[in-house]
Amino acid sequence: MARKRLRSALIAAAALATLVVPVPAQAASTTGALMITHVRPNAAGADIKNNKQVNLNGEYFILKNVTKKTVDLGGYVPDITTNTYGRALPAYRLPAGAKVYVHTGSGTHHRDAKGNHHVYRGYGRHVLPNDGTKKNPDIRLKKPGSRDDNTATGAISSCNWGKAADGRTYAC
Ligand SMILES: [Ca+2]
Ligand SMILES: [Ca+2]
Repeated sequence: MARKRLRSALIAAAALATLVVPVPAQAASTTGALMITHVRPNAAGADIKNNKQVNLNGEYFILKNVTKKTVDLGGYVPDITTNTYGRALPAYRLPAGAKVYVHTGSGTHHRDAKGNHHVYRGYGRHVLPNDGTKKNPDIRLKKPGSRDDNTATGAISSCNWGKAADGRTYAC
């Protein structure tokens, strides 16, 4: 009898566990189809070598398609709130639920062996600030057609970070 009660209690607890999903205090969020989930503002290793900007693709942020449909990244504006490196994202069809690493430098957009996607913004310099700024957030993702004007107009998702350690990825 006691064993049966215990079993019932365990089943009830398991059922409850599937209902109660812990949410971090500052969970990433979005009001649109794409969400900024992580950011690596400070590429691993030196940013500049012999006066040349290097390791540009070690700097990136990660977006997730939170919908059940393919979403074209083309035109979405990553507005860094302290600068004007807000070039619109390139056209790329991101499948439902998939994640894409948005790299600062150049490369061929692709899907890797783990199923993550990679797109390249084509900058010749690092654009995400390594140092924490007073601005909060540090980056906003805005709907296509929005301006890179450092305001919240058109924003659907954002991320804030402090001083970014070398090669560290931060959850938004
Ligand atoms: Ca900006
Ligand atoms: Ca940087």
